[in-house]
Amino acid sequence: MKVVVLVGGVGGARFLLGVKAALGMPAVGVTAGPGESPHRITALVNTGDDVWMHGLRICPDLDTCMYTLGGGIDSERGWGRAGESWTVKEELAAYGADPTWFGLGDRDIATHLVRSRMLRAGFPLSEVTAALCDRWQPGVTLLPASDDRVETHVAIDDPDSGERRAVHFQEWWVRHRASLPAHAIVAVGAEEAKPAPGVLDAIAEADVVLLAPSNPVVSVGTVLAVPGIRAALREGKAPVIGISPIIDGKPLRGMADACLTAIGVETSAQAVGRHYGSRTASADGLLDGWLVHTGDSADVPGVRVVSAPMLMTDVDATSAMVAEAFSLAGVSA
Ligand code: GDP
Ligand code: FO1
Ligand code: CA
Repeated sequence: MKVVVLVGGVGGARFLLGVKAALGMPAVGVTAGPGESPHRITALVNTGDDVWMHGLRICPDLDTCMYTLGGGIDSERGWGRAGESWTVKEELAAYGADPTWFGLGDRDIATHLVRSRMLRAGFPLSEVTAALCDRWQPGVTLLPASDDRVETHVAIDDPDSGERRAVHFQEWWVRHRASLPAHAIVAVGAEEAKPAPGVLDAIAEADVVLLAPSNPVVSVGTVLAVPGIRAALREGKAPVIGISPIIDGKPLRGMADACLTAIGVETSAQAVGRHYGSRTASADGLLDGWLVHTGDSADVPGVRVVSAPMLMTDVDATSAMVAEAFSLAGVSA
């Protein structure tokens, strides 16, 4: 079976562990040789978080997926490498080299050095990602939604001067913990961006498409902002099933509620389902099915809604969520 999953970082990566397990693959790494799985998973990964810092190109969601599926993630933080040290970060701070609020670990910096060198040599992000994945063997094809630069910027009122200005998503999210009201969240460059090589083919060939329980605005939303992807999902043969990242009216972690508020969407499983919309009953909606947590209910016109346990407490729990999504899609591994 061919499965396509739209993801961001921490939530998306955890979900992908369950997709692999539901298809009988090892959650982390790959089984090479005769035991290799006949199934194929392609993740369309958000690149809106990506940022140049200290001369290095950092791709948080691609790296979180790569490290999580390859066995290198610090699962406590949810980002960056296990067994990390912070010597370079300390030295940068000693120079007062801004930004000092973004934590770059020594091991993580090696990833950014290899990526930045390849990007400067002219390799597109999709080829850089494939090269990095050669080492990590995530067992999933990680595709950036686009090789073109798409960056999420947030319009805030400057906490000191009070004047309206745009900051990179990372500054809003990490430095300010999304505590400053976001007057607008914009995927800068999205209009001019093209889907990365392989993205539209993966969608066309998919047996099922899953919207991971990722941030609907700055993760899945930014992937959908790349022209051509939404239309390909609507016109493709594969059923599109979404999993709600909102349980009992709040996000499990992170500040998706701040993002939803910024775009005028209520923080509820129903509102997010309606935000994604029905593929058959609306002009630009995506969903055929919508999974919400046991105890939540959602009425999404034109979309089959099923409630089941939606907590990714471990790989087995996540795998059960994926099995629910497959059965709602009418597919089986
Ligand atoms: P980020 O890019 O690192 O912020 O990660 P994602 O966007 O991929 O995922 C973040 C989202 O995952 C948050 O909005 C959470 O609500 C959601 N999330 C985290 N854990 C769970 C879980 O156990 N179940 C569900 N349904 N959603 C979760
Ligand atoms: N998130 C933080 O909250 N604090 C950090 O210092 C931080 C550093 C960092 C470095 C590399 C990387 O790939 C991700 C990093 N993140 C950090 C996570 C990053 O901000 C993510 O984009 C968000 O967590 C949302 O996806
Ligand atoms: Ca992210």
